[in-house]
Amino acid sequence: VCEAEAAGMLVLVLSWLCLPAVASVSGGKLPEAEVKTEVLHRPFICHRKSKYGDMLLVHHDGFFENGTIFYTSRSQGAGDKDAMWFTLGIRQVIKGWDVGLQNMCAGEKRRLVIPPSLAYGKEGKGKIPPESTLTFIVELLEIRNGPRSHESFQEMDLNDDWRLSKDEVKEYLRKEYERYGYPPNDTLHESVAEDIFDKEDKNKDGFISSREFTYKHDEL
Ligand SMILES: [Ca+2]
Ligand SMILES: [Ca+2]
Repeated sequence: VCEAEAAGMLVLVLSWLCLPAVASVSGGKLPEAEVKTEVLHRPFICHRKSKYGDMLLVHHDGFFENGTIFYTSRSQGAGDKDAMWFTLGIRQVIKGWDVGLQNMCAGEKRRLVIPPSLAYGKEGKGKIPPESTLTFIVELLEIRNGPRSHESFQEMDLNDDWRLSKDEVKEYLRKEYERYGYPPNDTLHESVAEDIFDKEDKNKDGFISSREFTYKHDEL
C-alpha cells in the first residue's frame, strides 16, 4: 500500500511514514561482489550529486545477462509517468542500486551490472530467476532532499532549536499538501502528526530530536 500511494502523491510525507525500520543489519561481512558502473551520459551542468538519504527520481530498464529486457519504466510511452522515486542508501531498492547510484547528477545515465548477491540473490524474485546477474540502464531525472535528510530536518525546524515540535511537523505537512495541490486538512494533519510522534519520539519528551529524526544508514 505504501509504495503505491507514495508513487502517486505526497512522496515525502508518505515515504517518511512508510519507511521500513532500517536497522543496521549488514552483519559486518563485506561482500566481495561489486557493482560495475559505467557512465553513459554525463550532463554538462551538475549542481548536485546524489548521496545517501536523497530521494531520486529515475527511469530504468532492466536486462538479464543474455540481453533480454525484463523491465522498462518507459513501456507506457507516457513520458515520465512511470519514473520511480526512492530514497538512496536505505535498502528501499536492491543493494546494487544503493551502491551504484551514488554521486550521480540529474540528467546522468548509467549502466549498472549487478551480481546476484547485490540484487535478488539465491532466491530470485518474481520473474527474476535465482542467481541472476542483472544489468540496468538508469537515468536520473531529479534529486530531492530525502525525508530523513539533514536538509529536511532544518527545513522543518522553524525555530532552529534542533528539535521538532508537533506544530512544526503539522506546518510541514500543511506545506507538503499545498505543494502537491491538496487542500489543508487540520484534522488529518493532527492525526498524521500524532502517528509520527508515536513512532518517532522515542524518548517521549514531546519533540523529535535530530537524532531521532535521522536514520542510520546501512553500512554499504
Ligand atoms: Ca524546533
Ligand atoms: Ca524526543
